Amino acid sequence: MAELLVQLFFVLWLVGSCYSVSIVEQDVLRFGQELEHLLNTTYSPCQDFYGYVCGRISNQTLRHQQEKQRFQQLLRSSNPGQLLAMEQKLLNFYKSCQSSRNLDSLMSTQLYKSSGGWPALESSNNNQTGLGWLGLLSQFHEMGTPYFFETRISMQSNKRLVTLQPDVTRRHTLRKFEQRVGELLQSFGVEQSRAHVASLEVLSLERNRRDIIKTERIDDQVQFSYANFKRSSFGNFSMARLDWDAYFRKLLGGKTLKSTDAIVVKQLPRLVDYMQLLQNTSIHRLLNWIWIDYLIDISAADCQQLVEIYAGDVYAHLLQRLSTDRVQLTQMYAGIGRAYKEQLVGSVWIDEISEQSSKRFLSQVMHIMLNGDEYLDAAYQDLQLGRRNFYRNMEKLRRFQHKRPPPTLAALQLRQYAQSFETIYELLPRQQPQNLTAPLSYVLLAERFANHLVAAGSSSRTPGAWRSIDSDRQFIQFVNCSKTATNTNAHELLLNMLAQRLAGSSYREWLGQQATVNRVNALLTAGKLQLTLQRLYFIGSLLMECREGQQEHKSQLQHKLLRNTPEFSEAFGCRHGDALYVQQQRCQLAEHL
Ligand SMILES: *[C@@H]1O[C@H](CO)[C@@H](O)[C@H](O)[C@H]1NC(C)=O
Ligand SMILES: *[C@@H]1O[C@H](CO)[C@@H](O)[C@H](O)[C@H]1NC(C)=O
Ligand SMILES: *[C@@H]1O[C@H](CO)[C@@H](O)[C@H](O)[C@H]1NC(C)=O
Ligand SMILES: *[C@@H]1O[C@H](CO)[C@@H](O)[C@H](O)[C@H]1NC(C)=O
Ligand SMILES: *[C@@H]1O[C@H](CO)[C@@H](O)[C@H](O)[C@H]1NC(C)=O
Ligand SMILES: *[C@@H]1O[C@H](CO)[C@@H](O)[C@H](O)[C@H]1NC(C)=O
Ligand SMILES: CC(=O)N[C@H]1CO[C@H](CO)[C@@H](O)[C@@H]1O
Repeated sequence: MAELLVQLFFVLWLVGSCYSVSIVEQDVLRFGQELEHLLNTTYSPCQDFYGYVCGRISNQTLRHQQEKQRFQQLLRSSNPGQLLAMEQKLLNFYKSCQSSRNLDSLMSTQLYKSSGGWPALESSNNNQTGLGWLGLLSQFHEMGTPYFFETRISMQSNKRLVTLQPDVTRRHTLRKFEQRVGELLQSFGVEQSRAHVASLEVLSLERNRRDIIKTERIDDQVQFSYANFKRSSFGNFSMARLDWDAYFRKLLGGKTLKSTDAIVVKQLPRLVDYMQLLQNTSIHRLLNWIWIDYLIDISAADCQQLVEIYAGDVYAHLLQRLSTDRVQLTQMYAGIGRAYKEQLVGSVWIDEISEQSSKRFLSQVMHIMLNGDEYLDAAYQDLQLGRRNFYRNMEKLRRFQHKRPPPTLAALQLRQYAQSFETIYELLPRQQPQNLTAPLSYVLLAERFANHLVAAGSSSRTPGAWRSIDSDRQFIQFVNCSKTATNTNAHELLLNMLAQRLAGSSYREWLGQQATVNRVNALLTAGKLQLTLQRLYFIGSLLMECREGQQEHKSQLQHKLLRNTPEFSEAFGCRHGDALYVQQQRCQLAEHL
């Protein structure tokens, strides 16, 4: 730590006295300092680059306390006038979470009132809603919380197809659950003896529920017409006792099922077990269980987590636009787009269809960076979130997300790429807001972006679907040369190689235009890690991938890639005999038509 401070002072001294180092340069130097906490120097970069970059963080929890502060800082530094409506809504949600996650807010929600409330809170609650257990479940199912069973409704030709599937989730161990129930009741100020009774009731229901989950059931399914479903009985349990019409009316917003609509029940015996359990449970107990389960996660999470969980797409959108220098980042995208055009368009690897899809992706990402995503904004148009009532917001937001149509592939691709900014945010919580300037954008994002750009050239998620079938012959050669075990791995390697060429050449071009490269390199080299701008590129690109599972596989792939990259050996001074020294017979990619 002391050493670090000395170095920091040294750098600042250089900055203050000898040179005038720009904000951009400071950004790079700070990143260099940050890497001292992130890299594992037990590994030599030329022997095990994956270990060097990821050997310390892949198993480490990166989220710091500072992260929350940074989000607030980010929001504070944003100019509300520049936010799109959906971003403003997200901000409202966040603010409501910070200021009104309380009892009053909970008790004034629609859901609270219509369900009959949380009995543990109100000793005098004799409000019988008369819902019955199925009616009570419908209140929650409609909002997208599938207690006991999940109901999915779709259209098939001109009939509705309803699938009922028993829920088998256990988010916590029973012990943990018990502990959380205690904490929750306490945090809501439930008087101790009442809390004790409530938690015993809830635990016994939870135990029964888990017994039903534990029972092995074959994965069968049974199909009924709706009319037959309502009339049927299983063992001594008759469906006719339940008001299924009311249940579906709630889920369908007032519409009803036709008697010829189809009902498919998965794991019918388990569903019947649940029904017998629910039939035998008092509404009072069920309400206590359901409200506790509903509140347990949202009352413990911090506000930023809730934003991420329940409006992840808007969160990622906000993050990418607030935490970066938009103009510099857009210029980087354009630069990589040019490299794509020069190096890939007209090559055997892609055809015109791929090219069109990749181009569309590029222009969308650039547009989002400069102007925001109006499709996403439009998707959130009907959602109203105020600043005052957290639980009401929560209910609206969950219902809204539940009813949204599934995203298109193009939207998914954009969303996946946008998640890179969350990774940066986790990696560098100390980076100032709005300071992801050009060099850091290249270092952290260029390769990942290039990867998404190439892969976006297909309307399917099959690995390698972006590749033109005209390149089959070259691909067979590539597989042979790269000695990859499966075609999937070969496609991954090929994609990474192409992405690295696009991103690496853009970065080198950008470096070539900077007058200060030597000066910054001199400052970087003086640091403990002896970095250079060239080294930063390889480190940063891999750093972004460290946390995403399958470490053995990732490391093999990365090392194969680096053995095909002369610039890597050059940047790190790898020598003949080093494991990652550039191989003699490199796999050729530059096959033009
Ligand atoms: C670096 O890696 C070595 C070998 O896996 C490990 O023992 C060590 O704990 C790591 N160092 C840090 C600081 O994580
Ligand atoms: C990291 O975690 C994974 C699984 O969680 C484990 O298999 C692996 O051995 C761990 N690696 C180190 C270096 O601790
Ligand atoms: C009973 O329900 C009504 C409306 O549903 C509500 O205004 C009232 O506060 C409830 N009383 C209690 C004790 O919960
Ligand atoms: C239905 O049968 C189960 C055993 O299969 C029994 O435990 C339960 O009490 C019965 N319920 C009714 C209402 O008869
Ligand atoms: C029904 O509930 C009672 C009291 O809670 C319990 O004793 C009984 O075993 C339950 N029966 C079934 C079938 O779950
Ligand atoms: C695979 O590569 C080896 C050289 O590494 C070559 O001798 C062989 O002919 C190649 N096979 C095919 C099918 O291209
Ligand atoms: C250390 C540093 O570069 N800070 C800058 C980050 O960005 C903000 C806003 O653009 C500047 O005000 C800081 O000086």
